[in-house]
Amino acid sequence: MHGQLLDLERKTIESLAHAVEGGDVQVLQQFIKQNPWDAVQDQQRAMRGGAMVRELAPTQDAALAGIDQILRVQGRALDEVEGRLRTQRIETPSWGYANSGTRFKVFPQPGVPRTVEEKLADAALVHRLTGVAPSVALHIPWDRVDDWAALRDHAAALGVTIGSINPNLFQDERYKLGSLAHPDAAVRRGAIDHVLECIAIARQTGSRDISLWLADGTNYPGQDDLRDRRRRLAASLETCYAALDPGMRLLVEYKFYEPAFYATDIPDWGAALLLCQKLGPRARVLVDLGHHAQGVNIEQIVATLLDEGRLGGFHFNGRKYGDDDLIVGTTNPLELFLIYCELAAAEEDADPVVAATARSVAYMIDQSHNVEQKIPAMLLSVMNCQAAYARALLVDRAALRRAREASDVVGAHRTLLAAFETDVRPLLAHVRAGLGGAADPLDAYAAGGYQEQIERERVGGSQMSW
Ligand SMILES: [Mn+2]
Repeated sequence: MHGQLLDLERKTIESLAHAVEGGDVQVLQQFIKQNPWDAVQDQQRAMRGGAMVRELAPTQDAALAGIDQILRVQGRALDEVEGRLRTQRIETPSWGYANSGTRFKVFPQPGVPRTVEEKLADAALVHRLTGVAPSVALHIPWDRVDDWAALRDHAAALGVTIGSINPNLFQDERYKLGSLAHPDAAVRRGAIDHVLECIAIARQTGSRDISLWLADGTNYPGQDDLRDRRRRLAASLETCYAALDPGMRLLVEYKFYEPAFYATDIPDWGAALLLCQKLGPRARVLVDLGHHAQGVNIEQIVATLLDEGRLGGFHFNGRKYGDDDLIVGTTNPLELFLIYCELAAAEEDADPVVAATARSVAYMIDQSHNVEQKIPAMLLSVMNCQAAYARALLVDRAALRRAREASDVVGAHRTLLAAFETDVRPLLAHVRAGLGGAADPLDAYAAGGYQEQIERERVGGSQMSW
């Protein structure tokens, strides 16, 4: 079957079935339906690799041997690091495949999905090429469908699952002065009902996490009572939390400003943590990398939340100034590395609560691709997360401990940075290939023809946007 697909252009299903020993036309029809021709072909090309991989190929073995040697010196094995890289997970957001923009303009792009099913198809390709992005976050109502069980099955047929469910509490007219913290009880009730609807959806899609971001806040001093808002918000969240199934979690995201410019109701990790502590153990804090003031030490926030057993997840993205929602790890690769260092260390912590917290973190991307192509942007985001985790896994923690114990300030810093400076591309090419993905997902995407295919096929209808 593999060979047939590799060499044939477009043939009839009957002739293909006859060419395969024991070939069954119906089974094959089903297979073809679930695996578009071009996608199968691009995966074949992916396995062969593109320009960058060809360039790396002669040095690939030597580079891997180099990393193996670095680990041997530490008394560790390459297998351990590869094993952890294979279990890495990054969830991509449905909205990242759709048209989106700044406050000023949305630039539509050819080939952008018109349905949630087409978003899932794009996400499935990102997973096939990277090997570590098997779930897709949905946003309600942007992704609402009539039959959630059917969507769940459709995702499974594409090789992905439905991930976190994100309620929308900021785009309705009634939310002008807030949602769960609104002064009017009727508006609060409507917002609560929407979260309850999302919990019901999560039940049908098999999702674990309800991921909550509130735009609630005020623009002017005196506009509303700050403590009243806080109490109303806590009461609303208690109703939402009580409706969760036992296996579900409520992820509470914070953001220091925008769209509220005077006081945001959940402005920082401390406010989010206090709310979570009031709600119960399955309420966890979600850290969006773009939701902090300039210069804030996010890895320290991550360390604190891990230590308290309350880190629920991430919204990864890149930023230079504000909530820029750019490709993760582009302007801030060192920050991403330092965050992953905290997580990699916590996964092995002697405290079982800390270790379990680190292992249950939901790693999600929350981006808006405005001028760049959507799928390459998502691929690079996932690849940058893979690189950050790989580097974090190479840190010589024993040497780091020795340097700290010897009060060697510069030595400790250099030990940490040595991992950041290691070229992990050959290691990741090897890991991805082992997962059935592409050595270089971006090269494979460019060579695979998928972009041309969606631009050709996705005409008519209306493109999805937010
Ligand atoms: Mn976010």
